[in-house]
Amino acid sequence: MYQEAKLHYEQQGFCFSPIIYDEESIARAIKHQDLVISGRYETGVAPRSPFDSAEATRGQIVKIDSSHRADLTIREFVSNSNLGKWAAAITGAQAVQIWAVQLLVKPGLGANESKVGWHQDRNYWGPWEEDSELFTAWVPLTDVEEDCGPMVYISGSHKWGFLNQGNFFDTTHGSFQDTIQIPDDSDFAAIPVLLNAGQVAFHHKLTFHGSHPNTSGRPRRSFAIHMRTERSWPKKGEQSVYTADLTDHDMNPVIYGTELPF
Ligand SMILES: O=C(O)CCC(=O)C(=O)O
Repeated sequence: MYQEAKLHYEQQGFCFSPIIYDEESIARAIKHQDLVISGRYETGVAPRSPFDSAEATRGQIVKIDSSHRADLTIREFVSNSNLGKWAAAITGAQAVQIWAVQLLVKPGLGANESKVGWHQDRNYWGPWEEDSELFTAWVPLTDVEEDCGPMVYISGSHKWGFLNQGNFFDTTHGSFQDTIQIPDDSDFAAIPVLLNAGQVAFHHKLTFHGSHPNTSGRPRRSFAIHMRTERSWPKKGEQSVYTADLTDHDMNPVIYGTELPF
């Protein structure tokens, strides 16, 4: 099972796990997402980007950076040891550490504001040395069907290199797709990420992805958990919230193995 997923990850730049979270822990995580969204922080520490209802546009995706700093239930959820085993198995790593977590709720109102533009995560991960092994585990807390605005991966795009194009906040998928420079022998093959709650989608830092509006009438809830392996190095002398406190394992849980360079 791991072997097949590892091969898929290497060849296509993404892969999926079976369900690894039970219904009870998912229900708890949903409740705690709502606590953090409403500004109730059980640790007393605010997330890096709290939700501001006064600023938010109706229908836009709720995106809160590092809610696991604010909430112990969320911290426990993202630190799940099965998640660590999967992350290690698909990368062949000795150690896996979480260094950021996005809480994501895409409202089911069908609003264009809830789209996520095509991007490579590497675009936002400048504080890491270029050859660092970095990736994301995206965990849905609700079933994701076609009408829920699923994430869409561009198969094999992790082999195109860092193109420095795209924008998470850009919602004009079509035009970007038409203008993006991709290698001559490649296709823009879009694969929707249709999952049950509690499965995990893993993607490489260079895999292009985005997502469409959620027209289902139900919120699409997830965490995007950003991880690194022992083959990753923060840039020396660069100040960044992402790499500032990697030795603090409460805020940056090591979910597999122990040995990591700092
Ligand atoms: O949830 C989405 O639609 C996009 C998430 C994303 O961009 C990511 O996990 O890197």
